[in-house]
Amino acid sequence: MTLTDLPMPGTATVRGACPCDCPDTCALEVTVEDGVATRVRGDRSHPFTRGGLCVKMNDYERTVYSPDRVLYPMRRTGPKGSGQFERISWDAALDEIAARFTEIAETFGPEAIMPVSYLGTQGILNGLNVGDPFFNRLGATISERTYCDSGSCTAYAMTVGPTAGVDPESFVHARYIVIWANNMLSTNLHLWPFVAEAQRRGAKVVVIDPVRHRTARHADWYIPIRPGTDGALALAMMHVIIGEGLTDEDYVARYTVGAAELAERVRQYTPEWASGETGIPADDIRTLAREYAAASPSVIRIGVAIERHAGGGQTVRAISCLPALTGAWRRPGGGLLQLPLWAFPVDFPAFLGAEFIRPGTRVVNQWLLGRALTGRLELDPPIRGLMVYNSNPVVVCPEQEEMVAGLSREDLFTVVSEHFMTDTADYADIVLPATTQLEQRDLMFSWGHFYVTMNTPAIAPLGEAVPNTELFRRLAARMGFTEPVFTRTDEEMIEAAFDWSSPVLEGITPETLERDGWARLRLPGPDEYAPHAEGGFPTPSGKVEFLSSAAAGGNFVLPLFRQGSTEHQSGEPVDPLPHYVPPREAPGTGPFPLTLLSPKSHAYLNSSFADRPGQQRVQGDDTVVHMHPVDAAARGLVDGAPVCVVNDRGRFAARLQVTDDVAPGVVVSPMGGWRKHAGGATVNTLSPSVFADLGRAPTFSDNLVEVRPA
Ligand SMILES: Nc1nc2c(c(=O)[nH]1)N[C@H]1C(S)=C(S)[C@@H](COP(=O)(O)OP(=O)(O)OC[C@H]3O[C@@H](n4cnc5c(=O)[nH]c(N)nc54)[C@H](O)[C@@H]3O)O[C@H]1N2
Ligand SMILES: Nc1nc2c(c(=O)[nH]1)N[C@H]1C(S)=C(S)[C@@H](COP(=O)(O)OP(=O)(O)OC[C@H]3O[C@@H](n4cnc5c(=O)[nH]c(N)nc54)[C@H](O)[C@@H]3O)O[C@H]1N2
Ligand SMILES: [Mo]
Repeated sequence: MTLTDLPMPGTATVRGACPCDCPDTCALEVTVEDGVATRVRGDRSHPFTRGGLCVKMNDYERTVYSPDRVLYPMRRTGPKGSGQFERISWDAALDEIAARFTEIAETFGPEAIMPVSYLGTQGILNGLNVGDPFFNRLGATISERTYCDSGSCTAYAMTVGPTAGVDPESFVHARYIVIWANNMLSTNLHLWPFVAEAQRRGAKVVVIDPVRHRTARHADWYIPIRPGTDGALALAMMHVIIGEGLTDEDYVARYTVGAAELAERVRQYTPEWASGETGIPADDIRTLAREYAAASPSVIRIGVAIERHAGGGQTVRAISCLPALTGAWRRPGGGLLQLPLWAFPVDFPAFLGAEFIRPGTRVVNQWLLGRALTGRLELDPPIRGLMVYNSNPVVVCPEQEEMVAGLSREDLFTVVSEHFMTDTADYADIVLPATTQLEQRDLMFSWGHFYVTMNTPAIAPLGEAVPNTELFRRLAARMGFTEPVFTRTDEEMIEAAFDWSSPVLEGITPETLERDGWARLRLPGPDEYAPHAEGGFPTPSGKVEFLSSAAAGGNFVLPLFRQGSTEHQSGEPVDPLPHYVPPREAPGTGPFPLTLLSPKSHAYLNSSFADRPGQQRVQGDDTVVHMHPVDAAARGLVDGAPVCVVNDRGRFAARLQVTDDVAPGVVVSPMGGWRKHAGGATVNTLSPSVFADLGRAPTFSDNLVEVRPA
């Protein structure tokens, strides 16, 4: 990017794209006056996001120009965690990083260095894979990233293949909408108007969730469920649908594999049995199954949270079978919405640098980072160098106390690239300034709609901030890496980002996107799009695989979620039929009888924005835990009481909110708040670093705790 690309004097409107890790990827319009961004608003002409921005983004210019921004490279001057730093030059920072990484690699081997990153921005250029070629070339430990949807995607791909699924805009045609483990009005806001429109046209909206959240309050039927038992519900629905002959026999015969085996399998999963698991009356399970099967088309929206317990993968396997059994896929607005990201022809291999990976390079899952840093996870060589970008692991990873202990190690050299001094940045040796979306160029896919969006830089970088792409160009140059991938410009990366010759991009070029801001993929419109009306599933058989051939090949992690690899990484074989995996530990008994959920905060984006005063005012600036009146009474706790939430991994302080919006036996404390604001530990202190059954998904909903007076 050069300054001459930028609108300078006068007033201009620049088209952008929200960078947030959210399904909605809103199209932005940035007003720039004399080089200063004065207003950020949504593009009203965008058919999906329609001009409305959420509470996180509707004053984004304040975040960009916040006096708290990190604008210059800094070196630590005080003890780790103290947040004491001095400004240094980019040259000094790059010299020090190159010298320390080289020394670590020569002394202990390059695997002693580990990158840590996730989705601070989800731009194709600056997001998930931006550092992968650099670290693969260096020979660093491969950092496996399975925070989000990896178990769900694995299960979905095993069953229906990596299909975009239902067009979210065609939800208006649905007659029956099941919102399953998704607080849409907080986390997928722009899908809601399509649901509401369907509801106005007579559709029934069902919400299945242990929490009666703001979305559930708009449902026609709210079904509370015990966390981690959704698999039992889905299997029992199949028991009813198959047992009562409510299947679309023609669809099943033509477009599915393993129907007879599935029927045999689900015979055992009666509504009475599922009622015992889920806490839902058996008659309600029957009613749900019958209504779902009778309505046409019916659609299921699953949230990411559905995967976060021991049996999360099998839950998604079971749910993915439902629309094929009833033939819901036949019509626009029928089927399943999981992750429409698969519709975009992203050329991931062009961004992974997988060609640099030396055979046998070790893989460490970021979910185990705390343990990897303290040595509880034995690693040879131990991690000596860490580079964090696009992530705030202190807040978003489990076993937070372990993480902090690990990051405090004096023999660990840590680099953090950030917008703000997060709880993680406080432990850095070197902090580097990163640009925000208004200061950088990027190209965005979406995991919530079918539009490509171009983000054109609106203003010059503030201070000495650089885009992640530029950061890794600079680091590569310092390390002497000269392969072409390390000198590509942002414009060349945009050329490489998609297979521009793909039919879904016909007539769409970087130039048209820069002009228009966004474009719908060249797919049939939402009134016609029924991708699986006649099968055509991207599975090995081309059909919905009730009996999954991929499962036999092993429990895999899709390449997208792994750093640097274009291969599925396979593990142990998996039962090819969907089955029930109960929560790891049974709540209700033992020293920790309550299940703790830590869903997203309405006003924060994971831990981003949790330091912004405007967003704090909306969210409320103290840590809360919600509890049912019965559980509160049993503990002699009253609304507003200061409490301590504990388990054998640690404790955090919170204010109690007594509410019958949560089911008995469940407590809820939203994630995202920072330690430095909470004055100590936050909710992930209590989360386990145990994986779910598929795709190495995290299990923070499978988390038993007790709540005590402070
Ligand atoms: N405002 C806001 N929006 C966001 C984000 C944010 O941090 N803030 N984060 C973005 C990201 S990265 C993601 S992954 C998405 C996630 O968005 P969602 O998919 O909505 O995920 P969560 O908010 O974690 O949880 C949604 C609901 O799942 C419920 N739940 C938890 N466990 C279970 C269970 O076992 N069964 C059932 N049926 N329900 C359960 C919770 O009670 C919660 O109400 O949101 C994105 N959008
Ligand atoms: N208990 C619990 N834990 C969870 C979850 C949960 O629901 N409950 N959700 C999980 C999920 S689904 C997800 S996706 C993860 C999210 O985990 P992360 O992706 O780590 O999300 P954030 O906390 O938003 O941290 C992103 C950081 O990147 C920085 N950043 C933003 N843009 C840029 C940039 O362009 N360059 C650089 N260098 N930095 C940038 C931001 O300032 C921010 O500090 O958390 C997971 N952790
Ligand atoms: Mo996520």
